[in-house]
Amino acid sequence: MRRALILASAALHRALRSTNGGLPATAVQYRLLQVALYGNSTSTGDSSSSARQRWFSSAALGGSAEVASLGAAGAVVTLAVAASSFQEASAKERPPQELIPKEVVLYQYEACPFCNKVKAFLDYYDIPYKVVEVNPISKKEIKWSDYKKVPIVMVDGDQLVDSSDIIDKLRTKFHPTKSIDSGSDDDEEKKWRRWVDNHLVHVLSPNIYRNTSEALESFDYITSNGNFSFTEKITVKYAGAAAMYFVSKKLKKKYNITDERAALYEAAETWVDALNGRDFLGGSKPNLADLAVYGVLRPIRYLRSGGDMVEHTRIGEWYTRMENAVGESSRIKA
Ligand SMILES: N[C@@H](CCC(=O)N[C@@H](CS)C(=O)NCC(=O)O)C(=O)O
Repeated sequence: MRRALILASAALHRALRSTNGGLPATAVQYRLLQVALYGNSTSTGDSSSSARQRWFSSAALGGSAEVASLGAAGAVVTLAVAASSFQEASAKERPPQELIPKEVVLYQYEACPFCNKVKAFLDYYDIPYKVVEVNPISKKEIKWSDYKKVPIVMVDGDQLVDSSDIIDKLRTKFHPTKSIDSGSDDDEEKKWRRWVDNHLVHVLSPNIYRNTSEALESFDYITSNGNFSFTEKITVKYAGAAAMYFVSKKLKKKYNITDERAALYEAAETWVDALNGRDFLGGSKPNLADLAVYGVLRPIRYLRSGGDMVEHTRIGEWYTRMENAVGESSRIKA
């Protein structure tokens, strides 16, 4: 308990004190902030219906009236989505059985956008996978690896790292003949995958930590779904939210964002323009760029920023098509 308190207060203190632009300087602070979602320097979600349910129930239990009402509203949306999924069959593209590995294990933080990109891929290709939730403070679950970030994927004992690399390697393995609809071409897919890593993820943190109440909402989700001890949960929730509120201001500067919501809406509109009237960037089926955009947006979709994004831009229809196409999570329940 003492350690968690010391960690949290040190992080908070430093975040409040440091005024230079850039990211938090110390390992502890960095780690605490990385707890999380989108606060890392390289860039910054399982929205299977079951994950969404967990999210909503934790939000509903989260304490604040606003968060509780978000939970209730979310539950209604979940039911609506579940009903529409029922009517519209998912378009998963399961590879032939002989290409599916015996064991896929994903080491992740539940709310990490890069991990969620990988999960969107595994879910869409219907590859069963186990999840090991890494404690972002101790990282003891990945002590065995030289690579100190998540996601890490073990495929029949082979380690794969870096979300885009993992997806490339898995697709080659699972789907040697390209499974994407002919409506998209390779360059377009690559360009938009890069856009996700280099632009879209950077717009997310300033939005989800935009003000203290949104920062708390985000950390409620992070701590409810992540691997934390009881005391870490409490300290990380409040200290993390406070610290990220300040850090997100620095991230805004770093990425030249003046109005975070405007930047989020602009990114959503840019994506819809890229679709150019198609159901998906991949044409009639999602390609890897669709899965990447969907993956990083999943953890924020039912936060206030995600709700605003859907309300104020044209991205909602595509997002719902993606939910239907990706369908249920292929995660193996422990
Ligand atoms: N380029 C990597 C970035 C991965 C990344 O930065 N992951 C963050 C979590 S969102 C992380 O593990 N940061 C280090 C930490 O938590 O200490 C990828 O695409 O997988």
